[in-house]
Amino acid sequence: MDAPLVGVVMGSSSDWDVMQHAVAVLREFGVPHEARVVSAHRMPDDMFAYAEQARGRGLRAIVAGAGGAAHLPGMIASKTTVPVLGVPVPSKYLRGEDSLLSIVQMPRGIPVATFAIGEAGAANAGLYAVAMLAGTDPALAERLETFRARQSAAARAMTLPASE
Ligand code: RP5
Repeated sequence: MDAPLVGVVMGSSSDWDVMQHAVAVLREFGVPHEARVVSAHRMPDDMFAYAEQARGRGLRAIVAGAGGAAHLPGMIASKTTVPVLGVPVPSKYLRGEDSLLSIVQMPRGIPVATFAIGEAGAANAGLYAVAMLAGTDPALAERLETFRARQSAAARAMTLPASE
């Protein structure tokens, strides 16, 4: 297995149902990646170590998902200049609106690219990481074009129920 280019981290194994969609995209495109639980508040020292070592380990992007008071993406971003793509995971009581606002409202100076709440956000974070890497990888760029073309063809082939 090649050294990972994208790290997918999440605050809990309970985030996996959502975050697996980012991993599935990276797998589909053949992007070397890793997936780990790195909890900001339950293992802060591990989180800082992960962020501090990210660039040296060759990571080019970090997809970070968390729910509730979702400080993981922002805190990782505070300790590395590797781009962080934040995924708000749906929470039990506020359905992820808390996660979204926690991740998206970064103060100026430490950016986190924030995606949609839930599965679509996780998948799109994976696709965004692919697009970032495609900038220096023509074969990957070609696979992304093919993916888009397939998606367009599927939309063109959509039919609707006959109307009166
Ligand atoms: C956050 O708290 C995690 O990202 C997860 O979304 C949420 C709940 O975690 P568990 O109680 O399920 O471990 O840290």
